[in-house]
Amino acid sequence: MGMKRILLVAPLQLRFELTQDHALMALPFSKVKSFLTPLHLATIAAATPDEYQVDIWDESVQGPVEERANWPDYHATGVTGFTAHLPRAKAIAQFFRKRGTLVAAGGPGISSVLHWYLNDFDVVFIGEAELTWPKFLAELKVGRPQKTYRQLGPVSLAQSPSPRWESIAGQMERYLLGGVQTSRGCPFDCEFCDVSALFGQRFRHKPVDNVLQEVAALEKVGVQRILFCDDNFYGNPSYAKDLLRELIPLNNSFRYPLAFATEATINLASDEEFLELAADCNFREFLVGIESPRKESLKETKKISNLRGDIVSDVRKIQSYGISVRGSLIVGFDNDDKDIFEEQFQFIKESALTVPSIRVLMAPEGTRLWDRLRKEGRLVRTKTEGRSYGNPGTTNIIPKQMTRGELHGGYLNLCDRVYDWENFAVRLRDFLVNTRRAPKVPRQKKYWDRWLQIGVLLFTDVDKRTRRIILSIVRLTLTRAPFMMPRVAAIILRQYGYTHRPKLREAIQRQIALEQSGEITLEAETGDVSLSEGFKKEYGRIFEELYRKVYEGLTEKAQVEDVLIEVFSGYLKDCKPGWIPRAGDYRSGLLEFARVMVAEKNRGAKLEGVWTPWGDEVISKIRKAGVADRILRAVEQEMRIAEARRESVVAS
Ligand code: B12
Ligand code: SF4
Repeated sequence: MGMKRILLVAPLQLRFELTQDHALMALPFSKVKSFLTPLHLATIAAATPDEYQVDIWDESVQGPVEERANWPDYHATGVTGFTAHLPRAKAIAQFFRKRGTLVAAGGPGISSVLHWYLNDFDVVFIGEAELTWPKFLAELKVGRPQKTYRQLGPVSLAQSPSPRWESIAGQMERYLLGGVQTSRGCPFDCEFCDVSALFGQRFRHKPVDNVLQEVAALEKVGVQRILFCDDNFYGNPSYAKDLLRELIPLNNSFRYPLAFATEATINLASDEEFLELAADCNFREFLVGIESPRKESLKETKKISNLRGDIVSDVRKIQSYGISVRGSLIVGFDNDDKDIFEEQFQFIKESALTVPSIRVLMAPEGTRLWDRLRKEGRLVRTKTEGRSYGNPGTTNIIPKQMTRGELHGGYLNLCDRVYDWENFAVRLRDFLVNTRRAPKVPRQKKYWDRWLQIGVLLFTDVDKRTRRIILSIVRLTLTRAPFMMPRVAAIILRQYGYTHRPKLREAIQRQIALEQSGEITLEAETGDVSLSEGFKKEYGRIFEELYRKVYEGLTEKAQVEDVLIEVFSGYLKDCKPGWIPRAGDYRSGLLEFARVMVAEKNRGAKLEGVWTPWGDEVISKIRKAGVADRILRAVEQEMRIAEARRESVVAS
């Protein structure tokens, strides 16, 4: 008998035709089919015991699973995805379940909105899965897999195995970027972002040697550009610099040094040592969440990293090292009125953000923004999207100082002006003139394929005016900063992608028209439960006492957090009607619940029976680790799942 096989699938990107990447990938000579190598799946493959053979299937590159005729028999299939991928993940699950294969789902999507997909997968993974995936396989082997595996605390990144790329090593040229992750977590907590809910505010990083090994492994299979897939590459400055110091000699030892990009917060601009190291490491781009030039909007959304200092001069500083800033900007905050569009336009010009990524504010489920707007009655279920996916297109919020039509229309108009070729050229020239320091990189790869594509565009796809603009940019680059040629090629192509998004425009215009004509009525998003403020307050008061009781009583200390989730959610589910406890009942009710639960877990042992010292040390440890917060989030998720089950019972 051969080895047991496991299949890991990355679903097709939903509504890919709306994105700028779509136009780029359709260009002649483009081998690229996907933005990033499937780092999640390669990590799960690496966490799989050697007794299994693991195959990776990335639909963006290899095609929809239905199109392949002869699938071998798999022991289990795993599907990944952002929230936006889940409808497709569900279809993939149906396909393999029909064939009798067990299907598991994991990733940030299912971790945030599991309650929408309760019966669509056989097994689900909430959170990071380096430890839970092998546990599941061991339990599957003896025929007793659980339905849900939840990783509560953060996984130490020293324990995260180096991704295994073997199964797709032959496909690398079809990816724009190879993925390596150096850290998880972000010390900030912006209102619209669920990074801290998913990965925690405590910043964790991988040992430098592991990162170097992962970079070298990708170079070996032909990858030329790497994206560090961190929430905030500059989350721990001294670690980031230690890493770069070691990465420079490794990179320079390659035949062609690799090019790097990453996501990071703007405060890195004040660290010249970091900037120099990054430039000499051949960093070409930082993706920076700038969000808004308006201080009140930044304050509103708790974008603290952007409140100090002057963003325009920070961006300029980064650019002076030849590193481009891919600014991400948002319109539609509560503090944004109709003047915001002009203000953003002027800001983009002043800071010479060559091809910024501009979006209308979205409230993805799992974020504090979602909670707030839902309570304020300002969340809608958009008919075109079904649910709030965070995908390009229309938003799920009702803005405060504009109508939805004004917000969507203002956004389209802003995009027209920003991605106008002449306006783009002004900014790109400005960036080139502002570049002062050439990186110390021994050899730069030329990327003739990109120039070939630009050549084709010049003669087939752009008008005379645009052709003149592109040629003048090339001339300026050659005279002012020739080392910038590969970067400029990438920037021109990206600009082209942004000017070729007709489907996105259509989708937004259609939505505006439907809403204005009254053909669709917007439904308020009311569904999913969130815990009452009253409960949250009591929770804060009682948490430590309850933690202590459970910790002291439980024989198996490793189960404390799981048991606490069961205690809180079990207690709430018992409170009828509507899961709202009567004031004054919390403490006694919860303690009683805990007593019974602990006794059950200890299989009969009494709560008072086992005594473990409880000192300040334990208290400060759980406070520092944010244990109360993560348990509260898990309790909330449990309640949403229970509510979804209740609804489906009522419906059937
Ligand atoms: C790199 C990155 C990008 C890149 C590349 C994206 C791509 N195409 O792959 C760029 C910059 C293009 C990007 C864009 C967007 N991104 Co992004 N991105 C990331 C980032 C920083 C790293 C992703 C990564 O590779 N992680 C490393 C792997 C190892 O982690 P992982 O995927 O979470 O996998 C672990 C677990 O989740 C689990 N797991 C995952 N899959 C599976 C499968 C199975 C079977 C199992 C058992 C376990 C499992 O195990 C893994 C190991 O622990 C994450 C944040 C983060 N820290 O992960 C955001 C993140 C994934 N992005 C996010 C979003 C929302 C977007 C955008 C939609 C933003 C926007 N509105 O435009 C776009 C959409 C782009 C698209 N459609 O592809 C969200 C997703 C939230 C959600 N609930 O779905 C995240 C989590 C950040 C955030 N909170 O805002 N992104
Ligand atoms: S700084 Fe970026 S990753 Fe961190 S919370 Fe804000 S948006 Fe999310």
